[in-house]
Amino acid sequence: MQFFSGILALAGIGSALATPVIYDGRASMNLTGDMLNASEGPYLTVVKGSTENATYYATLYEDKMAPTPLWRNVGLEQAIGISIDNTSVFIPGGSSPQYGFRRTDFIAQVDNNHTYLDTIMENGTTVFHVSIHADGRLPLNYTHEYQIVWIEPDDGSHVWDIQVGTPFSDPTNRTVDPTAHNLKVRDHALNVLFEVPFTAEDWHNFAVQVDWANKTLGVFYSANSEDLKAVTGLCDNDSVPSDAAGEGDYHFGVLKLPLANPADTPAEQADVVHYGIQEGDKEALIYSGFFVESILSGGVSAGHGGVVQAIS
Ligand SMILES: *[C@@H]1O[C@H](CO)[C@@H](O)[C@H](O)[C@H]1NC(C)=O
Ligand SMILES: *[C@@H]1O[C@H](CO)[C@@H](O)[C@H](O)[C@H]1NC(C)=O
Ligand SMILES: *[C@@H]1O[C@H](CO)[C@@H](O)[C@H](O)[C@H]1NC(C)=O
Ligand SMILES: *[C@@H]1O[C@H](CO)[C@@H](O)[C@H](O)[C@H]1NC(C)=O
Ligand SMILES: *[C@@H]1O[C@H](CO)[C@@H](O)[C@H](O)[C@H]1NC(C)=O
Ligand SMILES: *[C@@H]1O[C@H](CO)[C@@H](O)[C@H](O)[C@H]1NC(C)=O
Ligand SMILES: *[C@@H]1O[C@H](CO)[C@@H](O)[C@H](O)[C@H]1NC(C)=O
Ligand SMILES: *[C@@H]1O[C@H](CO)[C@@H](O)[C@H](O)[C@H]1NC(C)=O
Ligand SMILES: *[C@@H]1O[C@H](CO)[C@@H](O)[C@H](O)[C@H]1NC(C)=O
Ligand SMILES: CC(=O)N[C@H]1CO[C@H](CO)[C@@H](O)[C@@H]1O
Repeated sequence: MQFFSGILALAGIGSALATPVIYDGRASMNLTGDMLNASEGPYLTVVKGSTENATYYATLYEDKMAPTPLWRNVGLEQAIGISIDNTSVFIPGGSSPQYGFRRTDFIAQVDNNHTYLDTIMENGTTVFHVSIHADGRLPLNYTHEYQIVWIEPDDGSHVWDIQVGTPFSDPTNRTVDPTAHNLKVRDHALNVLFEVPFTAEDWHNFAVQVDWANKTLGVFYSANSEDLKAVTGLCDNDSVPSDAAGEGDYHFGVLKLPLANPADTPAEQADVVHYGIQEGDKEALIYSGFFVESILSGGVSAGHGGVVQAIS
């Protein structure tokens, strides 16, 4: 219930959004570190290094940094920083440590209430909003690949994701990819649908429209306070598994892939989850505007109370 009073509280911000919000992960000003530690409030904060609490990896910015201006939530929403360092080795329940990755990711589907949330968030046509800002003090290393926002069904694939950096390659390739500094929205088959330079001083606002039954995607984007605009047409995403097998958790955070280590066996070099080179540096990204809406009442929230048509 706490979760839903949070939703209603933020939905009360109201006029800034014109369509029904079905999950609100915008961090309210009274979201506390203790709530993050306990996975109370809007996020499940369990995908992180096993030795530290969530507050070690997350910064609640309070009034020290404004969230994206798109939703006029200044004073109501706080930006949230997510970091990784060498302790960020996730150990899945009953499974071996993910030494290949360094990761901290927060998940919308809190308290293992996946089935319930999937039924409302991943049904009909829903729109996944997120705004991303660089952390100038803790930059990423573009020799590596990062996955930073995604929906993950049980098979470990991504219905869509946002990726930045140089794609992991086996054998390793230490060349920084020419498009490494672009934020890329990719479909389930890893085709890039849209990309934009990850400029350091801007809020990058994304909205990804998913038609769950027809398996299509559409992407909206804007910088800072500009209204969201469609930046793709309707894109097929047919390789997603059908029905519940194609539904999954909505993640945001920093998942840093390794470089394949030439000193490892070929099998180990291909095992991106468990092997590879990581420097262990502390790095971070800053998020706001994380929520999901339905297009049932028509359209997609574009900012400042405005609505644009869904992509068709
Ligand atoms: C956060 O503040 C809002 C009012 O701004 C309130 O309705 C809500 O219950 C508060 N949430 C918590 C967890 O204290
Ligand atoms: C969260 O966990 C850390 C580490 O155990 C602890 O120091 C801190 O007091 C907890 N709560 C907050 C608000 O940081
Ligand atoms: C995290 O914080 C909780 C209390 O908030 C504490 O019980 C627990 O021991 C801490 N865990 C770690 C890994 O620091
Ligand atoms: C980083 O973590 C790995 C895995 O736990 C460990 O083997 C390595 O020694 C650590 N590196 C540093 C610099 O602490
Ligand atoms: C999931 O959340 C809904 C809404 O709060 C609640 O009715 C339902 O009982 C929850 N289910 C579980 C398994 O916790
Ligand atoms: C979608 O929502 C409808 C109405 O609430 C429900 O009957 C149906 O089972 C849901 N479908 C999925 C795939 O969750
Ligand atoms: C970035 O990663 C590359 C490849 O592992 C490494 O050589 C380089 O030292 C790293 N840069 C920083 C600043 O850690
Ligand atoms: C290494 O990556 C660069 C940039 O993506 C690419 O142009 C080049 O062909 C790659 N080299 C190898 C050997 O794969
Ligand atoms: C989605 O598929 C249904 C049939 O399953 C069809 O009636 C509907 O027109 C399709 N919608 C779009 C936007 O393609
Ligand atoms: C943009 C696009 O069409 N992406 C892919 C969606 O899934 C199908 C089926 O796997 C691919 O063929 C498309 O390339």
